[in-house]
Amino acid sequence: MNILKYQFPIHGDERGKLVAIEEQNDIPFIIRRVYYVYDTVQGVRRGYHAHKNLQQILICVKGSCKILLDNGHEKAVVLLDKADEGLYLANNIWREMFDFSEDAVLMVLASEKYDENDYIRDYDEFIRFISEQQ
Ligand code: T46
Repeated sequence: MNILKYQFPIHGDERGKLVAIEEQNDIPFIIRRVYYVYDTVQGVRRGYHAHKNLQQILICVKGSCKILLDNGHEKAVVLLDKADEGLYLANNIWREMFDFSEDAVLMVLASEKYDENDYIRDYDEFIRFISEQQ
C-alpha cells in the first residue's frame, strides 16, 4: 500500500523546537477542523471506520501510537512517534489506532467539518462501498 508521510520543517534553536503547518503549502488541503486524542486508556483500540470523503493528516505530537490502514485489498501498520511527521489518510481507508503510549497526543488536521454521515462504521459496508466506486 502506498503510505504518504509528510516531514515538516523544524524551526529549532537554543529555546526548543517549533513546527508550523500551513494549509495547501505543507499539506494538500484546506484545514477545516483540528481535533486531538489524548489520555487514551491503555490497551484501547479506536477508529474502526472509514470516511467517504474526508482527508486527514495524523500527527502524534507527543508519545507514540500505531495506525492500521486498510484499503480493502492491502493493510499496513504505521508507527507515529515524531512531532514533525504527518501521516496522510485519504478517504476510503479503513483505520484503527492502537498501542497508544500513556503520554500520547494524536493531533488530526481534517479537510472537512465533523459529519457523521461521512463515516462508514461497518467493515462489510466499507468493502461494498469501495467496490461500488471501482
Ligand atoms: C478518524 C480517527 C483518526 C465530534 O463531535 N467531533 C469531531 O470532530 C470528532 C472527530 C469526534 N466527535 C465526537 C464523535 C464521538 O462521539 O467524539 C466522539 C469520539 O469520536 P470517534 O469515536 O469517531 O473517535 P475515533 O478516535 O474512533 O476516530 C477519530 C475520528 O472520529 C475519525 O474521523 O479518522 O479519529
